Amino acid sequence: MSQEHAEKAGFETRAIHAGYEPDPTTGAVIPPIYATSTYKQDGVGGLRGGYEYSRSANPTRTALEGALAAVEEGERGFAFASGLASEDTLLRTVCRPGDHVVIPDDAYGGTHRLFDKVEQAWGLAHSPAPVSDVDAVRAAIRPGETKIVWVETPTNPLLNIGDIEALAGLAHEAGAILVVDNTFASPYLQQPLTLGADVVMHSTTKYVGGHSDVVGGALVVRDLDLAERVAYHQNALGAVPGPFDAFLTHRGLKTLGVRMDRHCDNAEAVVDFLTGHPAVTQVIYPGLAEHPGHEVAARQMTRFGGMVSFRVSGGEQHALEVCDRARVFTLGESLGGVESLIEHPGRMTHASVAGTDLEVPADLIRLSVGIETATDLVADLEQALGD
Ligand code: P1T
Repeated sequence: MSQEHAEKAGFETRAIHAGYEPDPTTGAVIPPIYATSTYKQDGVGGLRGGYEYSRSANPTRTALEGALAAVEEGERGFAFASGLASEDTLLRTVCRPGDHVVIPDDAYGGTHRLFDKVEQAWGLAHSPAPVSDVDAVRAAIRPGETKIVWVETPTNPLLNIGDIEALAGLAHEAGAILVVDNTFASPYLQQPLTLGADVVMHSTTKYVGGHSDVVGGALVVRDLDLAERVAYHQNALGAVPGPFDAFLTHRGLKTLGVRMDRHCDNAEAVVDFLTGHPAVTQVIYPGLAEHPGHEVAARQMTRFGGMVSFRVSGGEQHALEVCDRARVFTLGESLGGVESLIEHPGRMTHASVAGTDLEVPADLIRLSVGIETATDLVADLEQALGD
């Protein structure tokens, strides 16, 4: 689909058609898996379609990158071998030793570990701040040093909401860029670039891939100059997905809209059930009117997503037992696949932040609500919670 056509098309049309025209030789409707590392040149430097070597570009990846840019309404999309690989590439593109980044005080544990244990050793400082508190983020900015305000919204696993428009304004005032990790919302529910963010980052392992069968990451950039620099670093660092992974991620993206609607429906049914349960002390879901970020979420998201966190009355032991007893919900890390997952963030996805400011409550359980039959999900939680 041409770029001009894609710009006017609706979300699902872009997700299905952008980035690829049926193959001119065979008419193949779906981008082939170009399992090739190199490309024949027509005389030295005579590249066909710009393809030289598959770290730099591969047609299966090019199709995915075009579709990612179209669904996030960015200028260019870039695919990576994992979400963390995309984060590292962006940090090396934008920051230098001595620079500073503001990060969420409840970021994904692996993102915090990247900043704290890896980037810090290369001279990149960071300060955690609550994304839901614009003044706290402003206070964490170091004038002249802060190059990035980095937010997740909703955050992982506490589902806090950052006001993208307000955060973009304050990042820009400080001469920094706003990066939004849009993994939890997915581009179907929220498009941060349209609200003033400069870069969107995804763990495409999650909703974009959608089937728990591939690990990947993405950056989508609004500004062409920054896009050129990201492209340079994507090739120079080389943390790219292979063609099969790019194919799977692209296949998942095509059905994102219909999957997300069902994720949201099922999450709402689960939230309804948990809210009335005597063993549940708190249900955390941005769709609830009492959620402190509800109004902002309602403004910047079309619906509230498939992630639900809750706390139980019997402390950590109780939370671990609920995780063990679940049968339709599979006990496992990750999220965003068609199957429902349950996990204990304190011992699993966020174990690496234990003992830091980012430590999560021990009685917290995180659900990635899948697209199975809603009544089966509710019945499973009912038996797992016990009497
Ligand atoms: O796992 P990877 O594809 O490298 O993506 C890292 C990442 C980045 N940002 C967010 C918001 C994430 O949730 C993740 C990965 N998260 C999990 C594996 C998890 O279970 O929370």
